[in-house]
Amino acid sequence: MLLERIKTENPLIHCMTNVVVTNFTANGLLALGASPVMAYAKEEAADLAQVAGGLLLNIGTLSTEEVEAMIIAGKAANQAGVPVVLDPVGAGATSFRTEASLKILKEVDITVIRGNAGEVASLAGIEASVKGVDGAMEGDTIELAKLAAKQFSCVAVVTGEVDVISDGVHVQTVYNGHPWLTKVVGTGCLLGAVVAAFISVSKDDIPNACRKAAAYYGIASERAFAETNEQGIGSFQQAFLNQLNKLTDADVKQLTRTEK
Ligand code: ATP
Ligand code: TZP
Ligand code: MG
Ligand code: MG
Repeated sequence: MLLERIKTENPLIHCMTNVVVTNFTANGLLALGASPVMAYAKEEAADLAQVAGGLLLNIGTLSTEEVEAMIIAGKAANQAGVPVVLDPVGAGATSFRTEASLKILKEVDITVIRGNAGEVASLAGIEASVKGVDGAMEGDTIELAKLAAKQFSCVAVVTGEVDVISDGVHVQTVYNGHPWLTKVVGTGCLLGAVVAAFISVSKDDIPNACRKAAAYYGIASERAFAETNEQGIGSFQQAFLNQLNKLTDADVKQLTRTEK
């Protein structure tokens, strides 16, 4: 009943995210029933993070100052028991991004890493190819998710055609989704914010909350594609937001595909 809980509790999600996806992320969180706030200044990062339901650290358009503010916010969230999601956008593409992600992981107790296979592999020290913000990895994403979760003592959500969720021991897979999600910028980034909202209302079972978030998100894309197949990806983006708003827990339960 996590969607219902989000709609009732309306958790505040503090997003320190990139300039490309700010508006889309705020609208996606509102559609879901959460309450977004985007705030970056180091002077207020701790104050906001500690009263939030969840904190998102997304390094998409990082600077040294922003990473410092993220660490301040992350530490305040940790002290207050607020879950923290890290999206290591483009890790592996430059050493600045890889090092910044590893620094955040070292200084902040991250609850969930959400990234594509290339990004997560780069952090775990596995060979991967990351071009800009698009990452790919040959091989086994199940083992990758397990390894990353163990290495960073968190839950790993490795997304792509199949989403893989692991706490380092157990693995869950979600097959919902549509390739058009890769034609709209920020869909990975918004998923990180959606994960933050789901785990904020289900702190005692983070892996299951991540699985439900990934399934909900994928189902919304499948329904949006069915509605806008003829029109194209601009209409798909709008229909996707509509579906994020419309879907219920019962829909998600019925339509979740955890096997091929
Ligand atoms: P990238 O930077 O490579 O675009 P990302 O950070 O945007 O990665 P994705 O891995 O694209 O993140 O995941 C975003 C969403 O798109 C997830 O819900 C995922 O399940 C979905 N998705 C990605 N690729 C596909 C695909 N080929 N088929 C179906 N769904 C997909
Ligand atoms: N450049 C820097 S951040 C960003 C781009 C294009 C957005 C990446 O969004 P996503 O969700 O990882 O595709
Ligand atoms: Mg994408
Ligand atoms: Mg991304």
